Amino acid sequence: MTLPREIFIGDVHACASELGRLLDKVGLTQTDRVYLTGDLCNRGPDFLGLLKLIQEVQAEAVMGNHDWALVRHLEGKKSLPRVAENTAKLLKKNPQALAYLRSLPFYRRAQHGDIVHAGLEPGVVLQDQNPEALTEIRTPWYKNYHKERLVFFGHRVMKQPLIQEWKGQPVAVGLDTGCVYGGRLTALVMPEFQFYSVVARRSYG
Ligand SMILES: [Mn+2]
Repeated sequence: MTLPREIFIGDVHACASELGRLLDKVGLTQTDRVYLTGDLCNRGPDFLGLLKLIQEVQAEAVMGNHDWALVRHLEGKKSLPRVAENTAKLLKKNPQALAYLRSLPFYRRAQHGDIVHAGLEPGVVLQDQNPEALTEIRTPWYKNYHKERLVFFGHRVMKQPLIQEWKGQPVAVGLDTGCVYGGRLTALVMPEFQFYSVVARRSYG
């Protein structure tokens, strides 16, 4: 029996049509599982369309710093960054969308590895990582990530997907190729270890 494919996709930032095109390009099937590295909202054009698509394909996302900032703001815990104003308005009118964002976990475990938004604090096991590190870490943490378990992450915008190796094997893969800034939306399909990407229709940043 073969395992279902797992498709890991970088930060979407409300670029629903790009995600649709990317899923077409990978030839999404019923048995595939789709994972998103978070930062579902802000800057991009179609957050509600994105949520609809996520539901349709049963994609499993983790909490990004943008998502979490909105959740905390709407709980009265944090001031609202300017970039989040439009999403905040949408969420106030769409309690289901807010409930969905609030439900996002800070990490997920797939067959082929773990998914986080930003990264891991070195030397701390996944279940003990704090949410700030998981959603916001900016250091090149992956250079000191010495475990066999693969980690898929976003948050750090790069021209090409980042593949960090340890002992000659990939151990961390950065998937945010700046779609919302007019770059690309990137998917890694496992177990093939094959990248796919689509070019953004334009820069929304
Ligand atoms: Mn981020």
